[in-house]
Amino acid sequence: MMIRFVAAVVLLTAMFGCGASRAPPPVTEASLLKTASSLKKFVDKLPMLPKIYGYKMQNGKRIPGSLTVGMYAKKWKFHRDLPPTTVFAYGTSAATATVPGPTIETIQGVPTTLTWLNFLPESHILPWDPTIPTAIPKQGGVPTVVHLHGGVHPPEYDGSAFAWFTANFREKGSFWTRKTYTYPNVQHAGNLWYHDHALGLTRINLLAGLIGAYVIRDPALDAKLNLPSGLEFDQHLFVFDRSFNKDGSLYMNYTGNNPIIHPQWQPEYFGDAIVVNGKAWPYLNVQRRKYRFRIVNAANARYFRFSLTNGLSFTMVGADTSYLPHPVNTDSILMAPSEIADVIIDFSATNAKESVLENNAPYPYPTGTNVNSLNKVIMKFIIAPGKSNPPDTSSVPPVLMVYPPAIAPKGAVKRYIVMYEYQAAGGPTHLYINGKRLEDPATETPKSGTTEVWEVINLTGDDHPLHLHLASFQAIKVQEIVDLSTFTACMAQKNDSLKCNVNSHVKGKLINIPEYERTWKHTVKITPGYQTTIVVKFNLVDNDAPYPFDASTEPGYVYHCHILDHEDNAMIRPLKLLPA
Ligand SMILES: *[C@@H]1O[C@H](CO)[C@@H](O)[C@H](O)[C@H]1NC(C)=O
Ligand SMILES: *[C@@H]1O[C@H](CO)[C@@H](O)[C@H](O)[C@H]1NC(C)=O
Ligand SMILES: CC(=O)N[C@H]1CO[C@H](CO)[C@@H](O)[C@@H]1O
Ligand SMILES: [Cu+2]
Repeated sequence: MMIRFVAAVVLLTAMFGCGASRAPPPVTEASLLKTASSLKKFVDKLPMLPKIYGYKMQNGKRIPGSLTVGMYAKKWKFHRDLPPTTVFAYGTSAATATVPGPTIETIQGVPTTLTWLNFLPESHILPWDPTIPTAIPKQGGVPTVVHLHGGVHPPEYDGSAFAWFTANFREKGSFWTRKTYTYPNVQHAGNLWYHDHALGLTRINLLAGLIGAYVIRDPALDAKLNLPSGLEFDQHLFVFDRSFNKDGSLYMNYTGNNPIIHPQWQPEYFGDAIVVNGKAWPYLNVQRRKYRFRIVNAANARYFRFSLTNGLSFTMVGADTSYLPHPVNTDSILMAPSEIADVIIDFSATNAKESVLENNAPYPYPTGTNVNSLNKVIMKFIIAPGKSNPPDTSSVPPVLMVYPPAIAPKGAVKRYIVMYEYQAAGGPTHLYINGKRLEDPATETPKSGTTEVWEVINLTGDDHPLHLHLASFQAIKVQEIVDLSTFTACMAQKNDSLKCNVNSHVKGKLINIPEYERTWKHTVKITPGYQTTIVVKFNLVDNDAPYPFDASTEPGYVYHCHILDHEDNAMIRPLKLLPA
């Protein structure tokens, strides 16, 4: 009895870090739901994210700049009526750190040097699982490493999952090489975001708050397009879901769905409360005019299908890091984790006094639970009476940006990528791509500067957001796999689509790719039971030029599912470019 008890304490200590041998708080789904339901909606004002600048002005010119951003544990008020929550937050100081962190503003072609510092405590605020591939420092501390999502930069600055470090760089992962990254900002202007990427801890480090926006601007293009601009009329909306304990602390389950295999890992995190820019169900006072919102789905696993009440709609101008060729009017936008929608909302198009941003995506998407009264609601816009003051002089031009089309050249390399979920009695145990692990040698080794075609097949029940580091890509065809069970059974044996006659199976229904996704993206949704054909560019997509740096150096890049619980266990593979 005694011996068993000691073993349990040792296991808990190993899992939750030193000093955290506390017992899991006594929570049930009902108690969490009660806490979320007790929070009145639309009582907190939407926070405007602070901005920091990755360039300097010198004699009217923008020149390279450098920034230092730390990660701090601090208290954060997610809601008027919720006690303060301990979070991990990015900021230039502990006092100014926020969830999400500061928006980093940069200029196309002007490099930004960033030193990311870890000031996090000895143990994590959330439970984690040592039985999945995880960064486990011998001396405690919280491993972190920052990835600039959508960034085109050399592998050394990519934030490899193995390049993690703890506070004061006391311990480092096997691929760690440097304290300071230089983002060249050579790609086209657009929306990016930064977030943690530490091995096996990505889901809990983001859940704790390590997320923030990054924008690359082209001032001449901004002037030409004349979209709504300035701090008030051009804002980010970081949307994510969180569950809270009664004492305000973030909730994550301490028990895995299949605890004999993984004591803590669960296949998807879904929170009861919806948070925008760090506040649960906030409101924003707006004028009766056009606004630009850069919406980021920063949830771990939740898809959102956004719509607006009172007859308002979206005019989408960009998806992920790229503009759309033309503005796309739409009543709803489906967004997987990590996708970015750059939208214009014209509040003068209604006489109503308010409009609520809503969601109706089942979770997990597409076949999970339907939304309830909590996660159906995102935030409220309260629209001022009368005309906008000053008058709205912004516009939405009919042509936004024309990049080279998504056409693969003759003889382009074709790759087959298959996503699997493995089950044991009790539920899912892990997810792999092509039956392989991150630690297995790279099989995707494109030549830098080339364009390839990837056929991606999802043999699981979920939709998976596929994210490639470095590359830009777009879906050109989504087609159903017929006689799926034969194909799946063959794949389980042979792990090889060609040996399983993939082409004789891909001949079912075609799914329309929404117009608002037809541009160069960094995450594409992969529909279950279908083959999604993507054209992948390993170059600068705005002019088809080769990367102005060596993309073939160590430690290479990765591609993975952006449902963070899947990425951590272990739907992630190396992406190793060969020299041009
Ligand atoms: C935590 O996970 C376990 C195992 O799947 C489950 O039985 C329990 O209900 C979960 N707890 C909550 C609060 O959801
Ligand atoms: C396919 O992949 C699974 C998981 O990695 C492995 O267990 C199996 O042996 C592989 N089969 C073949 C034929 O490679
Ligand atoms: C091969 C396979 O298991 N495909 C699944 C993909 O997802 C759909 C929808 O959830 C399932 O019906 C299929 O069985
Ligand atoms: Cu996934």
